[in-house]
Formats: sequence, structure tokens, C-alpha cells
Amino acid sequence: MSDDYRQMWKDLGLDLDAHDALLGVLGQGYQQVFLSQQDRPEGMAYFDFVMSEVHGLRIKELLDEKAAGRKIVGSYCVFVPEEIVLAANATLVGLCSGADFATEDVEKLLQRNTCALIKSSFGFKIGKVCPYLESADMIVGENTCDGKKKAYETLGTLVDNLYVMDLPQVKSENGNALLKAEYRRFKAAVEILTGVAVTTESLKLAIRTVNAKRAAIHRLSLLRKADPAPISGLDALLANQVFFYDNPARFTDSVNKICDELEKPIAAKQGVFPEKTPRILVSGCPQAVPNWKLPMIVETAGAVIVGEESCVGERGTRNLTDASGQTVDEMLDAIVDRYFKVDCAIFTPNPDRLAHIQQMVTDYNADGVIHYGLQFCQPYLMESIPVEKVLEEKNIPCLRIETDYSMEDVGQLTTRVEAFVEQLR
Ligand code: BJ8
Repeated sequence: MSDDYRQMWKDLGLDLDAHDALLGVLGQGYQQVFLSQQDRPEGMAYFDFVMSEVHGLRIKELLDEKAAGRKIVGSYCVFVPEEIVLAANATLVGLCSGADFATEDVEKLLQRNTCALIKSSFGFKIGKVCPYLESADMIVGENTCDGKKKAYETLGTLVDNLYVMDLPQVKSENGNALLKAEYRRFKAAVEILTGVAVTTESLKLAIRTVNAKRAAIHRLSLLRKADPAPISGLDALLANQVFFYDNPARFTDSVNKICDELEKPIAAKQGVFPEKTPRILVSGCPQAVPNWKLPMIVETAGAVIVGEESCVGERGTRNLTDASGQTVDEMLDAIVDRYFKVDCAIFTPNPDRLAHIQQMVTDYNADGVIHYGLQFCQPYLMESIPVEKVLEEKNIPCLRIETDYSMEDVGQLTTRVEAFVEQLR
């Protein structure tokens, strides 16, 4: 990354030394995990470039947008509707992070047994190493799991632009009404932030833009049905992660280009892993950049990941929004309908997720499921038990993993994953 960005980072208030250290580790990890893979699709060069510039060029683009009068909205959850943000002339960026940072300081604010995802987000704020967070004009928190809910109360003391969205926990009429009311309240808040009213035209265009981005990633997912697998799980996860940072139209084009490229090897029965390689579906907590630990272990153990039942994956991107509404109100209702289907484990009961996991096993010809739970994440760890049970009933092997962002358990995880992969052969 160019040194020209140092002044930009300084102006954003980053701690340059700490940020240098973070980028050093990120670059090294990327080299080891991604660039060492064989026969990657040529189209992945785009994602390599995005990652090499993730704190550089993309931040500069966002700051240029701000200079031109656009606002930046940061989010920690796939329930924050990008359609509304875009329609009000703002850009949405993901703020979740996948690496431990400033943990000692974080544990002065949050109890130790908080999940790594929440701690990491705090660490990036306290350690002053996240240019996305520092560029955001509005930071949206959401009342999902208890950890996040309570953590946002504390985050509100660290930032002056936190907006908290209430979210239902039950898929009931009342729950639907709450989401409707909250999305309208959010629309009003974003309109105040940008000074731009959402119109029928702008909302329709925004829905189409986000639909196109989701459709492209669906297309990539469907290509992963092929055996031999045309793309590694690591590379597919990376595309799903970049979904949260990149310019939407450019992202859509780049993913579609990879899909075009993959059609040839699929037709020729060529892939990045040999045919009959054990195929794994990963299900559970989101894996934010640079959390590549589990897929690295799985694919080094001789299996291939063929799908992610995760918010950084199919849970977050499936289902398009109906863009046929004739008024802002009709389209807002369509947006609510689309998001209300997201089957996060914070919902109770949550039978849709169990059904979706089984559906994905069938759709992607998976031989087994690894349930990925972050330590101290009650919703997903609790739900991993019914997930395992329902899969066992269908004779689908399932391995439940509970981990964090540290590398301390890599040896132990590798042993368990290798044994699981052997069982699938
Ligand atoms: S819609 S999954 S992005 S809330 S890992 S912080 S659940 S204790 S991230 Fe999520 Fe929205 Fe749901 Fe998706 Fe809590 Fe668990 Fe931590 Fe988590």
C-alpha cells in the first residue's frame, strides 16, 4: 500500500504505529492463506487488489465521496438495510472485524467472556486502527444478541454518532410491525443525516443495485455445486467478505466476471480440488476479515468448503427484494419482507435456519457440516445443538466447533477437523 495514505490515516485520527502493525500482520496472513493457493481463478486478482488496498484506496474513495457531499454509514449487522442508505445518498460499509486488537483495554470496558466479534470491534475503535469506523458519519448498532445490545451502550460513550436500531426477536406479527416501524425510523434518520429525501426513483434504483450484488454472489454460490469445486472456500469467503466494503456496482461486475470465468472449467470438469474431495458446509457465526482460521484449517486438511450458512455468506445475501412497488411505502414494505426472512439465531424459535442448513447441504452436495460457533456467542452455540440433532437424524455428519480469533487452538482444531474429514472420505 502506498505511503501517500499516511496523511489520510493521520487525519482520520488513526494510531499510525498500531495501524502499521495491523497492516503488517494482515499482509503476511493474506500472503500465507490466499496467495499460496494453487490454480486460483484469474478474477481473484481483483479481490487481491481490493484487499491490498482495503485501508488505502477504498478509504480514499469514501473520503472523496464525503468531500462531494455523500455520507458514510457503518454497520455491524446484515439487518441494516443498504437499500435505504443508498436511496438517501449515503454509502454503507461493514464495520465488523475479525482480529483481536487492544484486548487488555477492551476488557476494561467489556467483560472478558464477550464474543471475539464484539471485542474485536471495540479493539479496533480503542486501538484507533479502523479507517472505516473513523470515516463513518453514522454508526448503526442493532439490538440483536445480548452481547451486542449491552456493548452498544458502552460504544455510545466512545463515539458521538451511534444510532441504535431495535430489532424483533420473534417472527410474529408484532415482530414484523416492529421491523416496519424501525426501518421507517431509520429512513428518517438517514434522510436527516444526508439532507436527501428517499424518493420512489431513488429507492427503486437502490433496491436494484443491492439485488444485483446479491444475485451475483448467488450465481457464484450456485457454481460451487460443481464437483470438482471450481473455487476454494477461502476465495469464495473472501468475495463474501468484500461484499461489505466495495462499491456495489464494481463488486457486482467483479463477481460476475469470476462466474463467467468459472463456467469453462466447470464444463471441462476441472476444479481447484480433485473430484470427490470431501465437501463441507460451514454454518454459524459470521467470519469477518481477517478471520480466515477455520477455512484455512479445513482446506489444508484436504476438504473443500462449498457453502457458508452465515451472515458473511448465504444467510446474509439470499432473498432479493421485490422492486415492483409504486410508492416509497410499498417498497419499504418489500424491504421489510426481505429482511424479516433473515434467520439469525437471535430469533426464537428459529426453525427456518434448521431447514435452510439442510437445504444447503442438498443444494451444494455437502458431505458434512461444520458448525462454527464463536466462544461466548450464546445464540449460535445454543442453536448448534438442535442443528447437530437435526443433521444426525438425516445421517449428515456434523462437527461442532467453538473457537475465537486467537491462533492458540489451531493445533487442536486441526486434529479435530482432520478426523472429521477422514470420516467423510
Ligand atoms: S443477523 S448473525 S450479523 S446479529 S457472534 S455478536 S450473535 S455473540 S453477529 Fe450477527 Fe446480525 Fe445475527 Fe447476522 Fe452476538 Fe454471537 Fe457475537 Fe454475533
